[in-house]
Amino acid sequence: MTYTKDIAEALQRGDADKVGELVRLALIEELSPKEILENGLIRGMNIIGIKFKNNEIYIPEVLIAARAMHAGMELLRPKLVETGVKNIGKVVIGTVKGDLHDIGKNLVKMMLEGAGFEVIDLGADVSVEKFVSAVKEYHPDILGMSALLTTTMLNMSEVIEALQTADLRGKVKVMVGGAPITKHYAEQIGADGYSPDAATAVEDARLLLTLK
Ligand code: B1M
Repeated sequence: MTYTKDIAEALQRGDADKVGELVRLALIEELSPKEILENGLIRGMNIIGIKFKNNEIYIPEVLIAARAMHAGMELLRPKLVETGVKNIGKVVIGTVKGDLHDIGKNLVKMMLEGAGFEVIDLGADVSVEKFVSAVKEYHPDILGMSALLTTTMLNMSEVIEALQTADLRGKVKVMVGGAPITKHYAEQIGADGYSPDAATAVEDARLLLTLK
């Protein structure tokens, strides 16, 4: 049986129980955790990302697939730590201060995790200070900010200025997104990247890693 292919397919169907069962069996059959991750879970999630971007599937399907991904990751994570498989990069993410919208941010987080990034999620309504201290504490490659309100999107530039003041701006790439954000706005506030959707966010995050 081709476990990894079946895992990728079960993940795309959003069948969390099946993903869990197949990951367990694959581990018993001594497939490497790296292979299960890359050729099973991440491959499945990449396909979900492409379909979402092409409007072939919608938010509910992505969320269900992400839940299946988590079911597999729960079993795989301890083995990955044991075998020393590294994440491809580290992202700290949050929705800016005053903003409680977190559905888009959660989607971006899930897609990044699906692509092999370690993601530290600060949640919603995140203060400037909290973003800055998270960069100090976790040393991420990328800081991701989401905003859904025209009033709160202004807080993104405050975070970037605070990173500059703390002498951290050169140490982390900043990417932004959310319905009212545009490429022009991202450039204006000095962000390194803007992504219109969660699948593009993964592509852009990969690109930002190469620019570090
Ligand atoms: Co609010 N809300 N809301 N709301 N809400 C909007 C955003 C609004 C457009 C509705 C409207 O008036 N038509 C409007 C904003 C107007 C504006 O500022 N221009 C609005 C308003 C006004 C408000 C309140 C002020 C309403 C009130 O109380 N009077 C209030 C504010 C609360 C607050 O935040 N302080 C409020 C509250 C809420 C709820 C709590 C009820 C709920 C949020 C629940 C939650 O998130 N847990 C809610 C919701 C659900 C919406 C709508 C209906 C849907 C937002 C959403 O989740 N979209 C929204 C109207 C709409 O969009 N139709 C609306 C789906 C999500 C997947 O898309 O977040 O854009 P999105 O994320 C995308 C991309 O933008 C991108 O990828 C995602 C996936 O493709 N992306 C990134 C997002 N973050 C990214 C980060 C990246 C990269 C890409 O890099 C880091």
